[in-house]
Amino acid sequence: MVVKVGVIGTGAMGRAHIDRLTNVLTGAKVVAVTDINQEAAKAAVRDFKLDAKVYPDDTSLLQDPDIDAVFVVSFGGAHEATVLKALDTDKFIFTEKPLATTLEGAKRIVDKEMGKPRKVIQVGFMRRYDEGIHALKTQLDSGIIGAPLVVRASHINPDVAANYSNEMAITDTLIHEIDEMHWLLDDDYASIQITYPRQSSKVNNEGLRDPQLATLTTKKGVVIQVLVHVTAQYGYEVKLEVVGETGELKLPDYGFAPIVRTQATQQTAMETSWVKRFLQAYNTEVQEFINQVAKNQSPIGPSAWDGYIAAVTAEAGIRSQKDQEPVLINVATTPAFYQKKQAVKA
Ligand code: NAI
Ligand code: NAD
Ligand code: ISE
Repeated sequence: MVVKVGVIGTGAMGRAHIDRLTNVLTGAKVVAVTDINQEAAKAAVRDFKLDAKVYPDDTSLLQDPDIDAVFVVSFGGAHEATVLKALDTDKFIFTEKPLATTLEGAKRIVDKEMGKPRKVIQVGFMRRYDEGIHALKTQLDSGIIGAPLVVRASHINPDVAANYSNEMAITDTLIHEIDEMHWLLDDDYASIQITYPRQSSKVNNEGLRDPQLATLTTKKGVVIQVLVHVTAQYGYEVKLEVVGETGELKLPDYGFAPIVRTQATQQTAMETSWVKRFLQAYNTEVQEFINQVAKNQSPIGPSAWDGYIAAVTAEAGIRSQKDQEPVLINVATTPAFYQKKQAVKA
């Protein structure tokens, strides 16, 4: 079966997903698109030579009975409304992160999904699918460095769009580490604190503090420090180091370019955005989602509950941004609905 996909939001990431669904992966066909900017939707059809309808909005696209799965790739603040509408249909839903930008919004989504016979949502937390991060987790789980004690991480972007707000440092950027770390450590969060180092003169966005330091603690006592620096100018990279009882694990620098030695210098080109840095991870997560839909089975990747845990933690992070004090986190026990790895419709 070829999975028929509708894409809602045809900006940078929507186009990247259309490209992989059309030209890289197998088993899917983009048959419909929409964007509040209709020109962007038409351009996607034209540029990727799609045989696809352009709908005026998400509501009309969601009414198309020929669509098996939708990709929600609009601006983060628009995800909740579209996902809630999509849950009224029988379509599978791949939504980019964040699931919702508020705790209440994420709760509305999980409550509604739990009213369905099975899970239908996957959230685009692609870090879990990155080969390097996956290999690091495999080593950690093997016990090679004993129990994890401290994690140091960095999330570096060269710059951000004009609409990027201070809260988005948490809901749009740190949200990746929020999801990654509880999965990596198999542990729950106890608190989060955001502190503001000296402000960078490179910030152009009103109200944005950059860089920011997030300190998360877990129920087992691990301390995680994440540097979020989104106007870093020099390139795009993520760094990760886990300190354990008997050793350390470090994600190697991501390398696609040769090391050039010349004129008494040594240089390596760096990535400048998420597009190529996480290409393998995006391809793997989306192929897995498509394969599940083709079998008419629930997604097995990050669930709406993972999106909810991230939203609870992000909301605490936003509260900490106000006075830079630690905020306690208490996530409810995972409902039985989300403990099932995969449920097949009867
Ligand atoms: P973008 O600003 O390039 O594109 C967003 C598009 O959505 C725009 O064309 C806009 O007109 C459209 N849009 C906004 N509200 C809409 C609505 N209600 N209905 C239909 N279309 C709507 O942004 P970008 O970079 O493509 O990000 C889109 C999503 O992808 C965000 O949720 C972002 O968090 C996520 N993303 C995820 C990445 C990852 O590493 N997993 C990387 C980059 C983006
Ligand atoms: P696992 O290591 O047991 O399974 C590996 C899975 O990861 C396979 O489906 C494989 O296709 C995929 N994968 C992704 N990147 C890979 C890579 N680079 N190399 C090899 N395999 C790769 O992991 P798991 O714990 O069964 O997790 C499977 C998926 O389900 C993950 O995305 C995980 O986050 C998710 N999951 C979610 C929950 C939840 O509570 N929502 C629970 C368990 C697993
Ligand atoms: C963007 O939306 C992403 O998800 C990228 O992975 C992240 O690095 C960036 O900070 C976000 O704005």
